[in-house]
Amino acid sequence: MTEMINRDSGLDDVSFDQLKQLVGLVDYDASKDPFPVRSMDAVVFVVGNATQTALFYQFAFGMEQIAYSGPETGNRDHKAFVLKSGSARFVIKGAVHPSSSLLDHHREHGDGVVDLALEVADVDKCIEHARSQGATVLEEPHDVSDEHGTVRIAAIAAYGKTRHTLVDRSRYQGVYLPGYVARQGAYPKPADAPKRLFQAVDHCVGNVELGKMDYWVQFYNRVMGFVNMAEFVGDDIATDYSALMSKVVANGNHRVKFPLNEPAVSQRKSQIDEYLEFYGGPGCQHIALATNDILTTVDRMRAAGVEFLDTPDSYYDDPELRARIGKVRAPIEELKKRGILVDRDEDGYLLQIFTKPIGDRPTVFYELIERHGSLGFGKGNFKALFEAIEREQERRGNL
Ligand code: TYF
Ligand code: FE
Repeated sequence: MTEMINRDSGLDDVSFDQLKQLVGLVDYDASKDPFPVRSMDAVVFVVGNATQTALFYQFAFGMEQIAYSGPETGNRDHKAFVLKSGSARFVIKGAVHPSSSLLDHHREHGDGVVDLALEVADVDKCIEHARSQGATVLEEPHDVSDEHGTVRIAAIAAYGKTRHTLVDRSRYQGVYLPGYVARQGAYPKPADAPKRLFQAVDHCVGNVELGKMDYWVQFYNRVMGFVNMAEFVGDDIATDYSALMSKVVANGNHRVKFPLNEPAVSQRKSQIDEYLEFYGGPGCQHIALATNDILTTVDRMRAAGVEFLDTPDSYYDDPELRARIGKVRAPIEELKKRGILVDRDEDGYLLQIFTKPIGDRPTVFYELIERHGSLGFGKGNFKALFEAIEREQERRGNL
């Protein structure tokens, strides 16, 4: 029998049916899954200044601060701010005390993603399977409790210094985890602001070293029972435009999708080489955020100072593209004004746009994605997208 796990979306506010439309879920047989995943639990960042970065995600990404940990709550090592938007949760950490190990991470990598945490129903079962497949267990399963209940937690190593924390929060009523207190941010949300600018994390992309993509694809297959999705970038289009190769793995129902990129051999320094140099190794390259109104989201983010990659007018004036994409829910002129890209496949279409890197280093960036049936990642846009990335690399002197 085919059954769906994860009838709920993790956090509140987003129904299962909305989520299905937003990120493109499929049915699968959860009873045969050796490592059943419910959802993304959180994307955890280490940054140079968590206090200010948390404000940025409130005013520019429309996120809501829900929890806090820091010196006032007994955490002398670092501050951590928990932000949410629909079912998406970000945790932003920054060192307070000079002895904090977060500073070593930040010295080496700059602002970046340290943890793609996953919510699972059975931490011990997942760890047992992962260990049997050779995974590095960074944290053994253990309970953590406070007055709101108990979470069971463990962690395994992924590419670079990235980890996957596994959390079972079924016995926990608190706002995030023990050690955190419920605390709103000081930023007053403008009265005219939409309820939220995005509803879910759609996918999180990892950049790995040359020749390591298949290793990490197999890691997710073996250790976490993830399946390969159809979309991949091979050396056919890689060598011309992108100088990268890419494959996508996902958990059984596609709630969690992890594309993996490796640099392709090319004459110029590829976008992945630039990332690996400036991040100081493999790491998370971009987070795609699912929205049901990409036009408004782009307008609000731009008005708050977020910079997006530009798309030349020729993209929209190309008759071949126009014919291929057919009718979409907004006039092409509205997409053109904002630089939003369109891709269509046999299942439907998607609208997407990419920010420039959001920190000081040319590393982590965001994607906004509005899916209308398509389960893909915008393969039809890779040429235009990668040309735009190359223009930025050139401006930075890294091409
Ligand atoms: O996640 C993806 O695969 C798409 C395409 O540097 C992509 O968003 C791949 C590599 C890249 C930017 C976007
Ligand atoms: Fe993407």
